[in-house]
Amino acid sequence: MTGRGPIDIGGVKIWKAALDRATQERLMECVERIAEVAPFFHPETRGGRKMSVRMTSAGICGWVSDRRGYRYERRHPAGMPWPAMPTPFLDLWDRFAACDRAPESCLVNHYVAGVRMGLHQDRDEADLTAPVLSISLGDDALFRIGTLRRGGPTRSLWLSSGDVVLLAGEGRLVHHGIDRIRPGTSRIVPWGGRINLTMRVVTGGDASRSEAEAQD
Ligand SMILES: O=C(O)CCC(=O)C(=O)O
Repeated sequence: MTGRGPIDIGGVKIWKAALDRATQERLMECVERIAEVAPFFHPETRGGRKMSVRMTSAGICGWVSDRRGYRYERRHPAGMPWPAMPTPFLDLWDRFAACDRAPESCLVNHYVAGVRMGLHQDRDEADLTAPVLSISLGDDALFRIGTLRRGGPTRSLWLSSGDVVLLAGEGRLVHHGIDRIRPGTSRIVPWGGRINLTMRVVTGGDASRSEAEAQD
């Protein structure tokens, strides 16, 4: 179903060229609809610095950052609820994540030339055993994969449009980041650059499952 098996780097699984062009275009249409309802914004760090990456979200909650720190919120910083998680996103979760809980949040990152994301762990979620599924659309990006330890050795590989990355099991808390994109390598994103979709289960309990299902 997913073609060739994944590459495994330190527990992080990468399926190269997993999504065909039609699927990528369908996902991109969903991103455009999300951005119409919940526009991209540049989050601020706790220190008041604007992040270079632009973000928005879909699902019952979205990841935000400002002077109060990183967290998930039920509303966009401008006050509107996040758009519902699109069905094509849920289909990918079912296909790759091997998780009996539905994703509650999809972070949508937009990278252009010069934008990067530093090495970090995804640990703002209540259940750190639930997987994180990441989809690349648009320009190539240099993905850096470290270890569970901050400051450990790293390896890099280029992610292209249609590649799928899963952080699960021993790879769930591996440090990772984006060093740079290669502008103009894809025409999938109408505004240019790269879109990354990251789906996550955010809450810890059963209550969240019924909330996520109530969105369907
Ligand atoms: O853009 C990517 O491929 C990685 C995104 C990421 O690490 C994150 O949003 O936490």
